[in-house]
Amino acid sequence: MRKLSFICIMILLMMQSLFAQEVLVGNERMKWWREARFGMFIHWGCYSQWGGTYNGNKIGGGGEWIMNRGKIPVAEYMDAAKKFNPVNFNANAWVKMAKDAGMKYIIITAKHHDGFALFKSKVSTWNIVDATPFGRDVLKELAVACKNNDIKLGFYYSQAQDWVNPGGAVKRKLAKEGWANPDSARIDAYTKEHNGHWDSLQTSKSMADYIDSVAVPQVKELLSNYGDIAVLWWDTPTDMTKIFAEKLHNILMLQPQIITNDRLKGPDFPGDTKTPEQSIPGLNEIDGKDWETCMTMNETWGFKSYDNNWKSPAVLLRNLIDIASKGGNYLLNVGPDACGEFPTESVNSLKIIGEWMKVNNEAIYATKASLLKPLEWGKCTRKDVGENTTLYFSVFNWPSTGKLSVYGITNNVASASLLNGNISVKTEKRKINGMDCLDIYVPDKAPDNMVSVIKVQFNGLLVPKESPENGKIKSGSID
Ligand code: FHN
Repeated sequence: MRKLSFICIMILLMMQSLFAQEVLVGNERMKWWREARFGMFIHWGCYSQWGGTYNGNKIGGGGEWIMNRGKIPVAEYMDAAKKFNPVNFNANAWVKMAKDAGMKYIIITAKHHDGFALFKSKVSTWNIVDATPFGRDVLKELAVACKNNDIKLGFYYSQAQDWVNPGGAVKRKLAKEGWANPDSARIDAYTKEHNGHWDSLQTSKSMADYIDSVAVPQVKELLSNYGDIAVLWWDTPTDMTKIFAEKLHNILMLQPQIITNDRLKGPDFPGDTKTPEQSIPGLNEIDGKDWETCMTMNETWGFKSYDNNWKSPAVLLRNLIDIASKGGNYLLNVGPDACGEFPTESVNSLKIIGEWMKVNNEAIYATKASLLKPLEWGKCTRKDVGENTTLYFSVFNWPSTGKLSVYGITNNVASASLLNGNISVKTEKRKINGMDCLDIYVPDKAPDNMVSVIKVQFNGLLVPKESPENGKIKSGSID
């Protein structure tokens, strides 16, 4: 009996240490990603040349969906690629724009739902090298530019939906989860509108054939021919079965350090990151899992010539800070045009954010959620350095009173300064109705015109009085 208990205890100890190892490997793998906080999403493909218009009609939805939403026949869509010649594409210029904005990684649509590969593929000629006069492997050039600029590169891959390679997903999973009160008429209309098949060429093979002859070998190509790939960003698990998902998941072994998201199939394949789309989770939705909000700068992922609903640089910057203050990453999208250029508005916003990041990036990179209660005047990120905590207060509304108050902190302040100019500011601790309050005295004029940051170093590790309640971040894939 004693021998049996001994064996059981040994097995338990071994399992524990194996588990600890796995967690450590996971943490090591995720380290760069958790420190990065800011990345660029790029939606680009031959859909960019349509710019959102087909036969003179403005087509609804994202520019990258034009083939489906316009129900463009496969042959016609493929024929148009013969004119796709983005001669102004310059991988170095793209990477430099991301880097200058303070972004640490780029995720590009290696293949979106129209099946068009931005890389030379041996398994389908529906790729930028074989199907267009441009004839260059965009991913090859980007991989070199990213490596030279120390930017991580990741690939978006639409594993299920494919409207050109035969056998892509038949129907869209319904977006019930994402909708507040979907009525069946709305669901039917949505399903009909987004259905993946409208041309007999699309059904000439089964989805199993498509997975084996296109998706699996293409993902192998992506993970074999472009050096270190930081992220595989699956999208839309429409019609995915466990077997399909396993086949694709197994290829990830080619890049043991790779990070993946949660859109391969569903809950059985959670990947490493959750992916809220076009929204920033509330504090009560954060559940300790890694997450990344992907978002457009206007209202489309792929280029649309007439989408002028641009978010201002200040809004984009505040989103980045808000996300960092909750421990997430911001994957901000650019939809280059048919010539291979970023829209002017995107270029401007990236430049403005980059200028802010040059001065204040310390408040973003390698920070964590502050765990403080929400502040009325801004957001807070945190770094634990050794035995001490540093908080970065990003002030969205500069006070006319010359004073900012923070509640619930008992630690003593070691130093406090404005990040811009490294100017010291005075602080004072007091109690209001028994509650700890830290007052930070600031100059009349904010040093930065969009958001100013005050760095406060505390003695000891800060134990917040309030921590976010457990909750769940909804993943955003709706297609
Ligand atoms: O259908 C796509 C859409 O075009 C875009 O690529 C986004 C980005 O997250 N993902 C899908 C919708 O969830």
